[in-house]
Amino acid sequence: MLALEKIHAVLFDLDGVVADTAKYHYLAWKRLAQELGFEFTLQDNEALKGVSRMKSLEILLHTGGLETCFTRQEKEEMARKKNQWYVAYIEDITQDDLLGKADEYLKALRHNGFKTGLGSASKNAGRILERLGIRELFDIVIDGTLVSKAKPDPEVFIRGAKGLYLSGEQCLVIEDAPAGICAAHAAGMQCIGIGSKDDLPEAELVVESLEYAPIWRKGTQQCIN
Ligand code: B16
Ligand code: MG
Repeated sequence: MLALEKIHAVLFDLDGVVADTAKYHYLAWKRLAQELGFEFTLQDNEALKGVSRMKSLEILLHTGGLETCFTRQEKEEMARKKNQWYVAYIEDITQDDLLGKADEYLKALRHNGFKTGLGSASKNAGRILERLGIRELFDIVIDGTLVSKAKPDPEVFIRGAKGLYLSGEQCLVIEDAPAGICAAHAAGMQCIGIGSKDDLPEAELVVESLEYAPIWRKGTQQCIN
């Protein structure tokens, strides 16, 4: 159950909440796995959601039984290659890649007096927001270039709240990954999960997409959508 009265700001995860970029991460990781000689399935990919680039690579190598086969330098080269492919894929993203009418939801929250922030692990978040044409709908953007500790560490959300001069309990997070929900809770924030209750049992509320996320009168529990 969400306690909405104290909320002044909503902090959004990017990949899987605002933008459908997960499929491009998957294509790039799958391509790397193919080069390394193993299959990487969509189901394997679930474990990478919300996880940093280098941690994702470790998980991928573990999936292929190759976790002890490469030096640090070789791993950095693999991550660089994957990112190059990913950046090429997202070159072409448009507003069609927005999830759940995210732009409308952001506008509705702002119209009702809430601040909005982005809290993403991605170092490509700025580029993606520009492509989607929604950068100006966020009061603050904290991404992978600004944090040193990846989710489930709460750093990204704590920095978002601080940047808005708010406490943890005044912020609500919207996330699609268990690591992100953990990060939100560790920051003292409530969390709406995007996905299914089975996959995200820790979230205070789970909805299928932002289209079903609540908009409420500030300072109350009263939903207006
Ligand atoms: P990059 P989020 C995360 O974004 C993705 O979910 C995750 O799959 C990715 O590895 C991570 O960003 C880093 O992204 O390689 O672009 O720096 O869900 O926190 O918005
Ligand atoms: Mg995500």
